[in-house]
Amino acid sequence: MIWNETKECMSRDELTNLQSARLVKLVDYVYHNVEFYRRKMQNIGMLPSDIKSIEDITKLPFTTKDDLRDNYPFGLFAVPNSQIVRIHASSGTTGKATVVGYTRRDLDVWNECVARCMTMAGITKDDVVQVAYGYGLFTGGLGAHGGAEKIGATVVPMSTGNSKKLTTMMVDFGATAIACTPSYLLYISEVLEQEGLIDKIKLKSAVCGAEPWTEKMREELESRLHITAHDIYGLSEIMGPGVACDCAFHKGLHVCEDHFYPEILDTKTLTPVKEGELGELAFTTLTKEGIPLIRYRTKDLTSIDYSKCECGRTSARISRFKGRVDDMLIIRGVNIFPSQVEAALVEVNEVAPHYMMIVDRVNNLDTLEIQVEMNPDYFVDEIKGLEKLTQKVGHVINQALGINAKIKIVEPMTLKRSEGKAVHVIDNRKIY
Ligand code: DLL
Repeated sequence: MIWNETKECMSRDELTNLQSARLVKLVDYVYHNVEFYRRKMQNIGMLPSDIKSIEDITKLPFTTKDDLRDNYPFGLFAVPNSQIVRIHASSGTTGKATVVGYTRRDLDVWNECVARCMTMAGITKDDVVQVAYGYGLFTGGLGAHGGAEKIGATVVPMSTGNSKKLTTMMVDFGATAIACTPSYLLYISEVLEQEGLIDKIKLKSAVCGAEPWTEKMREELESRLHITAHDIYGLSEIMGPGVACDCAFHKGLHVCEDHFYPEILDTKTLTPVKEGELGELAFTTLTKEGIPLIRYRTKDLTSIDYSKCECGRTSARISRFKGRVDDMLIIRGVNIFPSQVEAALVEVNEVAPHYMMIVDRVNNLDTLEIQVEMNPDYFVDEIKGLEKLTQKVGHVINQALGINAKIKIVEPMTLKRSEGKAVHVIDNRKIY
């Protein structure tokens, strides 16, 4: 069956009614099938019948990553394992993995959501889609794969690990779309340039996500590869990729709101903020069977816009992510997100947007060094030229972050490339 692109959008009222009906059903479902939620509700003297519409959602308790870890591996599953047809897990950098299980219906919904996102990125059954997210416990590979197949596109399951093979096949198979992290796509564009293949590719669209990236980076990727690049968002606890994606107008990411109910919360009070204000995103899975989650705190920072998009879609849009609450660095008392560095570096033609931030503490004072790669197209032939460039980068960084950083310009292609989620920060302060 081929994904029906012309499916009509619901009005906001219809959507709200659907969300209300689904929430009422969900609360009853988790109360009777997940001991963790039954206890949580009992602890606050709440019964499923107290939830009558989506407006009542704020009465419900939050769920956090620690709750998943504490109930490792299957404690939050709402169905017996005989009904689970797939497991994914996210390892994170610390602690136990968070494990998620999908029923067959969950996989169908997931495929549908990714198909919607890819449709927003202009992908159709006539496209050849290279999936270059990692396959395995990470949701990126199999998630993008399922959505592209649902559309009826020809899927090339590349995974990560061999960029030269990927670029060769991109040309040989006439790939027209790619799904991978934005940092990996930047690397792929370098490999294509080095191999002299850039004029031989047929790529027209990219669906990039799994890590924060900036509008400037989108423009950079679009102009280097002559494509349109789209921002796809998701997280394994909720589903994987396909929770939201931006359309051709790039004015925020449309949330698959009929399946995932978004709330934006004040980071201190955890009460909902006003439309357009920045806060922490929380999701309630309205239709999941395997591991339904209520008010799951994503730690991702964004804002929401409920107005109708120019593309005609009525679903709410979340703004491009600034970063995660836990990605924010506090350096000499100033709040800094790595994405601010990326945005600043894209402005300087002489350097590439590959960077590493090294944070340290010397004599009780935080220090920040930013290593930045020279753009291979620029040639600085004397010490003075390098000094000038270092000053220029230092100035843009200072303007963007509001603090001084030590800038170290390094040779092209010397900073480690990533094929999955890029690592941009080494914070040595944590080891003290
Ligand atoms: O990264 C799922 C995914 C795969 C999304 C492929 C998009 C594409 P996790 O490994 O559980 O799942 O990591 C989820 O990654 O909470 C965000 O902090 C971050 N993230 C995901 N997509 C975006 C994005 C996958 N488009 C965590 N922009 C999330 C910014 C993103 N951050």
